[in-house]
Amino acid sequence: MTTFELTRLLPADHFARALREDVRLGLTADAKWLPPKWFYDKRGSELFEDITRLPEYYPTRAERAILTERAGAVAAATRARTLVELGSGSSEKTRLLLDALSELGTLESYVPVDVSESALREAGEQLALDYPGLSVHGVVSDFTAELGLPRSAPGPRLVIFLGGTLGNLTPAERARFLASLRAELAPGDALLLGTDLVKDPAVLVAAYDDSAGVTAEFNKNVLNVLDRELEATFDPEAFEHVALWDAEREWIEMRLRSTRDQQVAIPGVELTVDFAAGEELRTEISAKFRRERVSEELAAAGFALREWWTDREGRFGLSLAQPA
Ligand code: SAH
Ligand code: AVI
Repeated sequence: MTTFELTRLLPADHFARALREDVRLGLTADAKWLPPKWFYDKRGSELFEDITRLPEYYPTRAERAILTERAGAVAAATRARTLVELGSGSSEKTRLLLDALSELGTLESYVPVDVSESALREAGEQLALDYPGLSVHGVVSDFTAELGLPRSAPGPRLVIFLGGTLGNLTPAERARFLASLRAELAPGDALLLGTDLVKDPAVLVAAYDDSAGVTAEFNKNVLNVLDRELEATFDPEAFEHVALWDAEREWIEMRLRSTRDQQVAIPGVELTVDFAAGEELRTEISAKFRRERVSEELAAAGFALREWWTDREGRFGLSLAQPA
């Protein structure tokens, strides 16, 4: 039997309220910023998928290479009955784990959690067709607000957080996120975490400033979201895409730089925002890790690192951790 169901975990007005709050806070700050979760409307989710196929954007290929090699070991170590994925997007790489767990015969349900309802629906409906017998239960949620782990789902549960999305949270947000995830897990459950690794800055910057301009379009998409949701008057053409490497904090920062002095109306929050020529709005951080940082952050949240795998070129890390 094929089943796909979708649950919206947060109150109906949650996202509209949260967007307004973030815009009020971030666009009235001295150094303007917005959280990266607002990239991912339908268009943003499609643009991210385009990014994963760019020659410069190596993380998806590197993580897929690790999963291809290690999915069997993950399945054997966890014997998961429930697979929960945070920030699941297209769930493409997840198929490697679904295959390994199905082969082992333990898997009963897959719970993809994402802010992007369009991505969840598209991926979930196809997976339910491709994996007969698997219950696929999509959850629309914001994992920084409510994780979305199904409390009644049969254990052992394997929670996966792939793609390096942990790096899109600030260090304080990561600590909070990992601690709340740990609090939801029981002995025998596990976390599989993908983290992009520190490497040559030229390689990193190229991955976030591709020659075809897809990442620039993805970055500017957040302005389209504000125009649509808050009736704002951003002209994406009046901003340029910036990607830079912060060597001290070891993260990539994406920004939008105003090409001229301009005033933008945002009626949805009753704001008018001034941008000076050259002024930058930070739209994303993408932290890059070393093994020690990953194991320290996991330990601080109450996890023990059981396995650490990288691709052959050492570009990306995959950690298997369990409640300590
Ligand atoms: N895991 C996939 C997708 C990564 S893109 C991969 O490895 O390719 C990041 C995904 O996380 C997107 O699908 C986006 O919609 C989702 N996302 C970003 N912030 C989120 C949040 N705060 N809560 C839930 N999902 C989020
Ligand atoms: C989803 N996340 C891990 C991506 C990243 O690499 O930080 C988002 C992204 N931003 C620009 N390109 C891709």
